[in-house]
Amino acid sequence: MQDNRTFTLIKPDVVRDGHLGEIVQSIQDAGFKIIAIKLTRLSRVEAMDFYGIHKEKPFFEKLIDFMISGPIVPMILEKENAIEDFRKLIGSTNPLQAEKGTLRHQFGTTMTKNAIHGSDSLTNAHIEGSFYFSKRELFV
Ligand code: 3AN
Repeated sequence: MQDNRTFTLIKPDVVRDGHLGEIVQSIQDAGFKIIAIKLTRLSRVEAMDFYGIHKEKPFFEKLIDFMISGPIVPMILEKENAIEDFRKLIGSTNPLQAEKGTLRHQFGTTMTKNAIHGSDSLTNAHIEGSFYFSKRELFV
């Protein structure tokens, strides 16, 4: 993953509630270029693999049930300072603590149903991006 890229995942609550277009527009308005995008759905095994780092956490089961409850939209985005700027755009993990104007404040409801994910490091952006996309699905 180049250092001007990040990975994001729009979660099932957003897609179900019909807010996908609004979120994609906000991301583009904030200056991010979409390099890869798809509508997909995780199996339980895939979700447990993707969130493997959280498998000992008390919220793991709930997180998995939610993440497989409907289609999701993973994306790879490009912008200078992408990781940090995107984390600012989405706001705190808990939507109730997320700053006004952030995507989680606007579209998230709980810690689990927090609308959207953004990678917290370049290493994780690479791991997460590679989970969903092959090289030929990236458009620069
Ligand atoms: P973030 O996505 O803000 O980096 P992580 O990586 O710590 O947060 O957690 C991954 C996902 O696990 C979060 N997006 C959220 O949906 C869920 N999660 C994290 N902490 C909690 C919690 N205390 N209770 C319920 N779900 C949680």
